[in-house]
Amino acid sequence: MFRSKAEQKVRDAGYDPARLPPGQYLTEKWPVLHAGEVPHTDLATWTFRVFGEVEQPLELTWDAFNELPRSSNVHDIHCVTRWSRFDTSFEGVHWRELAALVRPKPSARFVVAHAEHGFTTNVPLGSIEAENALLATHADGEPLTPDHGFPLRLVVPGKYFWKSAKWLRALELTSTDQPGFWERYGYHNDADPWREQRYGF
Ligand SMILES: Nc1nc2c(c(=O)[nH]1)N[C@H]1C(S)=C(S)[C@@H](COP(=O)(O)O)O[C@H]1N2
Ligand SMILES: [Mo]
Repeated sequence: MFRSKAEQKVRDAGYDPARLPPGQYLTEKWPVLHAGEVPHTDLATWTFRVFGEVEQPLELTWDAFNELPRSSNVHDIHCVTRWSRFDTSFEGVHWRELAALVRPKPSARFVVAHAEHGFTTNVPLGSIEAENALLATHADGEPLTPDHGFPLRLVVPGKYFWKSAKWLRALELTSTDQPGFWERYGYHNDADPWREQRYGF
């Protein structure tokens, strides 16, 4: 049976090739990808906000954020530029801990993730409610490096990795879907790697 080079590489690395979405290749490094500069973050003045369609908007300092209960999970990450990295472990805070504080209104159906320098990305609320979503402070057992989103990044399961905003500063709950930074440049709104939803609607 014909096997693509990409699939063979996954097999050689000891993984099930069924884990590789179409058009992707496995990398064992962790590439760094983003638009613009890596922000400099001062934890003393950093805040994280939840606002929009919620009963009780919230703003937390870094210390307060770190008092929330913690969770961890493991992800295969898939960049739209075609690299995939398996078994990346993340640790941080699950959305449910924030939802208990802000109480989303019934009208809340979508989320706009707001990051440093005005980067945004949009997902359905269900994507961050998912059991294996996370607001991550750590990856592979260490605090996030500046390149990978220090001090906080979103990790959205089941979507190309551009939906996982680095340098996350706020989550805005919305009643209608608002395209984010890459989505306005023509990236696919839904971004499912298994359906190769890279560009266009
Ligand atoms: N704030 C911000 N987050 C971002 C991006 C960005 O440009 N700005 N790029 C996205 C893209 S396209 C990818 S593939 C991942 C890359 O994450 P990594 O650099 O940790 O691999 O971050 C995503 N999150
Ligand atoms: Mo990406």
